[in-house]
Amino acid sequence: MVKPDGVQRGLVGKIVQRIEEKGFKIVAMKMTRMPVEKAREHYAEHVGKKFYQDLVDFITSGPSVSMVVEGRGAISAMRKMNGATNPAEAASGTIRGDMGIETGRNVVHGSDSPASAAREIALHFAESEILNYQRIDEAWLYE
Ligand code: IDP
Ligand code: MG
Repeated sequence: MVKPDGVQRGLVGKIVQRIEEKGFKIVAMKMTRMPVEKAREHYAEHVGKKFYQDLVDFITSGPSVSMVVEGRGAISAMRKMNGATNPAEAASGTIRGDMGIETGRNVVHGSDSPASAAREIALHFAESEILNYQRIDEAWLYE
């Protein structure tokens, strides 16, 4: 997901480009302003933490872009491409390392496990919004 700071700062195209260049397939994508109830559910694991309310306020503050990204090892690779949670510690070459400064404005979200990916995809997309198609370069991406 490109968070509201990424949308406001005009970074959606660059982030989508990194995903496409990697070779991963975007099989669903939409811009929404996340309703508060959905944001609470999305970040349920952080209930009770001191940054929780700020996080919910921030993520619902404007449009964000949600995507379903498919490809071998996509979940862990996307986390690596996003970089460490705190952009100050994120490596150069990562989205957060290259595009962000502070933890509370770290530009992107990525699911952290197959279980979270399944939960988050179901939260943000209807099954009919997830497309099944082939990229013409697939034969050149996988051995
Ligand atoms: P992640 O996004 O790298 O998975 P999490 O620890 O799951 O990081 O935290 C979710 C989000 O909550 C972070 O991306 C960041 O936006 C926000 N967050 C986490 N820790 C802090 C903090 O200490 N201060 C402010 N915001 C935080
Ligand atoms: Mg997380």
